[in-house]
Amino acid sequence: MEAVSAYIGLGSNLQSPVAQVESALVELAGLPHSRKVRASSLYRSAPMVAEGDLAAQPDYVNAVVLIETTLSPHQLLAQLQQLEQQHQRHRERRWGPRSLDLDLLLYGDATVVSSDLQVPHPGLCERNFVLIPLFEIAPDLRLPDNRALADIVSACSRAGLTAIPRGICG
Ligand code: A4P
Ligand code: MG
Repeated sequence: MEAVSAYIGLGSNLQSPVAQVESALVELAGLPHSRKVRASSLYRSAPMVAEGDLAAQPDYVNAVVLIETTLSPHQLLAQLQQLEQQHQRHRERRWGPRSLDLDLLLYGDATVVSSDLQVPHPGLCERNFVLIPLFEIAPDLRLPDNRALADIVSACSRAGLTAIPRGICG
């Protein structure tokens, strides 16, 4: 099978988020039947919370990585969920704080709609903490519906999002 370019979004807002994301980037590079091509900078981002969720939660650290893989979309999702478990993710509530969240954003040109997997990730185009790091590593990307990422990014606010200078831990 020919390798497919897959983009994965990383997010963390608990238990040293920078370290969580950095170690997840190393682990993603070691996924079976896959190779890491490139990773974005790390970004600090204001939490997007579910409507009515008034509980305060810390800022997130987000990043996006491109891998090439011969895993199927569902095999890749299973690997991502296993990594989340290894990071002792506590899933308390929807969009609640988490030590590591891994979303399969794009899998080549594929569109996947199943009970446990939707690709492109449904939140992709509304989230600056996904769009901006994705654009950093794939400025010429087109989505499966043929829209240019650059057009979506140019209409997207950067409010609440800042790149973290390299070498800063916290
Ligand atoms: N699932 C379906 N499609 C996918 C996909 N493309 N990638 C299913 C990964 N998973 C996918 O997700 C619930 C189920 O979605 C999974 O079991 C999988 O089968 P989850 O991650 O377990 O649950 P969740 O994270 O609580 O809900 P959801 O809707 O996935 O949340 P998101 O979209 O992951 O958002 N604010 C900032 N600033 N930065 C963030 O990263 N993240 C979230 C979580 C909220 N606020 C944030 C951030
Ligand atoms: Mg998720």
